Amino acid sequence: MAATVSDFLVHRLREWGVRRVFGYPGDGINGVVGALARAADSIEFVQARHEEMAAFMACGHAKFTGHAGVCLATSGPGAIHLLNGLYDAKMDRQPVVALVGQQSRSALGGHYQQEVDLVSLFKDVAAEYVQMVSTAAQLRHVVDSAFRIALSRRCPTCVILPTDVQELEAKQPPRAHGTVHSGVGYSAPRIVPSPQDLDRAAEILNAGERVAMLIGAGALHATEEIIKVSDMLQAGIAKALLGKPAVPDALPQVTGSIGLLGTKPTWQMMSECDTLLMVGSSFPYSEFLPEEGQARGVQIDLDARALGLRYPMEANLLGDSAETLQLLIPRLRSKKRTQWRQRIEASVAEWWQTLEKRAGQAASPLNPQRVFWELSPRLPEGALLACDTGTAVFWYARDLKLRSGMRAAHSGSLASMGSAMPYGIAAKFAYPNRSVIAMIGDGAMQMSGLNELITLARYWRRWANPQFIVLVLNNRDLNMVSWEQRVTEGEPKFPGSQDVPDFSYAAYAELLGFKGIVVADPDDVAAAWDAALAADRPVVLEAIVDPSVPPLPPHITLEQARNYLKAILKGDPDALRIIKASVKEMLT
Ligand SMILES: Cc1ncc(C[n+]2csc(CCOP(=O)(O)OP(=O)(O)O)c2C)c(N)n1
Ligand SMILES: [Mg+2]
Repeated sequence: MAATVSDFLVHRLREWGVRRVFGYPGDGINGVVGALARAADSIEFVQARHEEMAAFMACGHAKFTGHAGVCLATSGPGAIHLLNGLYDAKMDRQPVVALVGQQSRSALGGHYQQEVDLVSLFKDVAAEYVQMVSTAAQLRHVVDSAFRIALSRRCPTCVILPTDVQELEAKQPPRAHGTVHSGVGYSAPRIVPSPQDLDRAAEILNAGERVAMLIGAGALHATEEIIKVSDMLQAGIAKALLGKPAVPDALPQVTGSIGLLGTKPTWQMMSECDTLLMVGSSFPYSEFLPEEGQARGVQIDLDARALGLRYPMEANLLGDSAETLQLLIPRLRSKKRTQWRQRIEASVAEWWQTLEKRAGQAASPLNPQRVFWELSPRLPEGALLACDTGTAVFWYARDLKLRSGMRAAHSGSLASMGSAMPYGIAAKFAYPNRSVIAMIGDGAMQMSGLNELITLARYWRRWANPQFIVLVLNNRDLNMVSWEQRVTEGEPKFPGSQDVPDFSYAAYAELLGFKGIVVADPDDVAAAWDAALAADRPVVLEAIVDPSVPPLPPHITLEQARNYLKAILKGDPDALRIIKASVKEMLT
């Protein structure tokens, strides 16, 4: 039997299949850290630079592997730092268990140093389960519930451990009234809709003449089924950001991304379809979906809360996407090649040409689209991608051609900056043989990415395949927001809030023992990627890109155009450059 409560906790983590804890220590959690040290040959402790990064790593672990991620922090400030990464897990529905220290039971309520009301602090983010362990025999069932709830409800949960409880002698609950006797293990159920609902959905889909599909993160494991259904229904497939890896981008019926960072073929398909089949997506912006009344809707989602939420659907199917589609397929009639599908394919083919032209447009010094365009054919097999929040996400969503077997993570619903480095590190720990490519803006690098490069420097030699490329878009600007200020607010860029100090990311990489590459000339981009992909160590590829290339939405409303003009007339400091670049983009 394990010696202390902390030893038993670590033992139980092992029983739940945990091999790795992402965290940062402190005296509030020293008991657990001591137990992790004693169990170092069976559980790995990965030390981040900041607790928020540890929480993003745990969430990234869940996003890439499907297993629960575990993060650890000390009481007070360490606990508070975890929050943003845990909200990422909550909003993108990922199983994460947070282990957090607390002051000694005898001090609680005494305005003690680092005493924060942690149950209240985590009440919203870990709404499904947050519990403080206050006696040894309670630990077992609290840990078991934290894992089972995180896995089954796909959410973060939180276990709070006072320092003195961490050091108590481990104790199993006695067979007595007032005790709980829990066990380990969770196996996902098979969730499928009723035959009547499937029939109803099939009837709607079979009646449709112009079917559009929209898929999201819930479709990631349903690649074959999605493609098969799109062929049977002669539908096009649009992808919400988190669903991008679900089907290869090169398929002729894949219209690509949707929303502000969407494509023209997706916009056209959504404006003209008569039937919408939405699979595993909570894409939030209804104005990019068909108008109400225009299309009949069928939705498949594993979470009832998502059903019928974005569009008034006629059939709401609660179920796993792959299983539900498998049951739907025998009910669908295969359509012969339709004009609708031909039109979608033609529009997709034309759009790829537009993107190629846009990527080839001159910019000062470098057009960011070129950087992503050149990466597509070079993406290593099975690459694991992590994309930060910023303009990178536009070019990632539109220009990058993912192939089958690749995986990607992004902070979708929270859209937080600073997630790509920790996601990439977690991906590499989980799959040390696969290549990782992280795509990050200079603002996000300075927010937290530079520090996580130090984490990378510490660990990369452990990995069988050292390939870890960090693409930094150095535009000296918080560019995405500068554009939002112009287009949605009609405000000119405010340099005081938007300018990012210049920094040599490549030189810093060299300082850390990585390879640093700077690229500023469009003709050097291909060679820069080749050099980065040939390196025997992690690489920072610093692209000096032009902040005046506009990440245009797929469809510009009159109001957006008016705001844009207003911003320029109000004296945007980059007025001339952005006008020139916008005209070029629109001409393509
Ligand atoms: C934690 C956090 N703070 C602020 C924002 C708002 N925000 C979204 S994108 C962005 C700019 C990102 O700048 P950078 O990383 O340089 O990328 P760029 O858009 O310039 O390519 C900001 C400030 C956010 N999403 N997350
Ligand atoms: Mg920037």
